[in-house]
Amino acid sequence: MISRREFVAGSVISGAALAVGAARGEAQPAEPSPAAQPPAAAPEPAAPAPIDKRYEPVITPNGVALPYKVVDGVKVWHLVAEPIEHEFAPGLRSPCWGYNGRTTGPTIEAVEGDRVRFYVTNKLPEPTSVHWHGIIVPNGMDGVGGLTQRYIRPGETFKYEFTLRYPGTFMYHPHVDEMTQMGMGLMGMFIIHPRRPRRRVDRDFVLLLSEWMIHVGSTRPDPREMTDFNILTINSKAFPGTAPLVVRTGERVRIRLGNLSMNQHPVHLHGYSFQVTATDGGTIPPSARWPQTTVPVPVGSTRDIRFTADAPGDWALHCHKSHHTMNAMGHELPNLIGVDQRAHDGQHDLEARIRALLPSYRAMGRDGMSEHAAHLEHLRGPRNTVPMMGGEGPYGSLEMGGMFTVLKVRDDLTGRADPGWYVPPPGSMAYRVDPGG
Ligand SMILES: [Cu+2]
Repeated sequence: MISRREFVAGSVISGAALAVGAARGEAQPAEPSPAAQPPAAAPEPAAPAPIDKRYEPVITPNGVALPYKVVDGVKVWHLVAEPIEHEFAPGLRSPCWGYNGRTTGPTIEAVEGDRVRFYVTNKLPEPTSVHWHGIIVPNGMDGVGGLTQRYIRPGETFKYEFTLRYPGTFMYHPHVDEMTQMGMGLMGMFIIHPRRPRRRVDRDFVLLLSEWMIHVGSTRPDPREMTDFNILTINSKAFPGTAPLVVRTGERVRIRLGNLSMNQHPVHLHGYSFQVTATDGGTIPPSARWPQTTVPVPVGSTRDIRFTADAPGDWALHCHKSHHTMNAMGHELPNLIGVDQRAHDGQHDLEARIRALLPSYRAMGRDGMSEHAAHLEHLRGPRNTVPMMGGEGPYGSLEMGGMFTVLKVRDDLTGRADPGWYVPPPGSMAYRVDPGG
């Protein structure tokens, strides 16, 4: 028996798969054919994607799932590595590299025990490969250019095929010129559901953390940067470009965090104590789990956290390195905290004297950085950039950027769209008082 919801979901998936193929005008990818191999295999017939009832699909905020089809019992995907245009947040667009038209690449989702096949087409200007990060694969499928396979040269398509032996949260990314290719946006998440889940969740989110250097006034990410990144992203979006995580009160929630950047990110969730239940190395036994409110997500790893969303509200979810919740921050300036550039004796008005030489000069920073968020209308930044901190909330600027998003938990959700701002019950919000009163 098939429910209407499942029928609709299946139709959408297969429709999307067909639409992608049609839009690109692509023939079925052929077997890559090194000289020693026979000619390319015959194209495989298109088949509608099956409805897999064994798992609740994950949600990739600001992202999409990669549609697949089943050919002779094998789940088949097609990844295309290619130059793309990407918007990090309103005001900041860049030429990047991505998979199937986007960064973060589409999320791949399968089930433990599945036989999977990937056709990978290289439309980049340089060779590439795909490494299936954390997934146990035969050595020749590991995707390390030069070590386990020939490079996928521009214009070529390679086939990867293996059986998914263990469930978990994994990632995929190139293993050729990684600094350039990951620095330009080539990465994605790969979720393997257990064949027999022990505890189901109601909402299962996927967040991939990454970092970029986009020099102020320029557009293209600079992949040569090693430590000093200025755009910090969740699924390649910087706040206020990040979509909220929408949950109904009482739902069981898992958030799967991946990190393909060059820094560790301590991800902090307000309002809840959660358990860290898995890494990309496997499930953590219940006896070894820690209750946490901040989970460090090390470079090149994943962490699953789980909790029951029993407290309604707008709960911040963000990296706790405070410079990772800023956008396009320059810091080659002297420390200006407490430096008063105004005149007090009518003679030594430093701000006015500098402005005589540099008419656009404006003294900032004496009292902190808040004015960057508060006076945006007066501060015209360079073209193609986002404010260092911002995001308008119901009570003013959030003064946040980068790796920041909001978990929105509501009693009365009708759909899964952004429900707007939380209205706390009367008497449950901090307010101004007269200390003398
Ligand atoms: Cu961080």
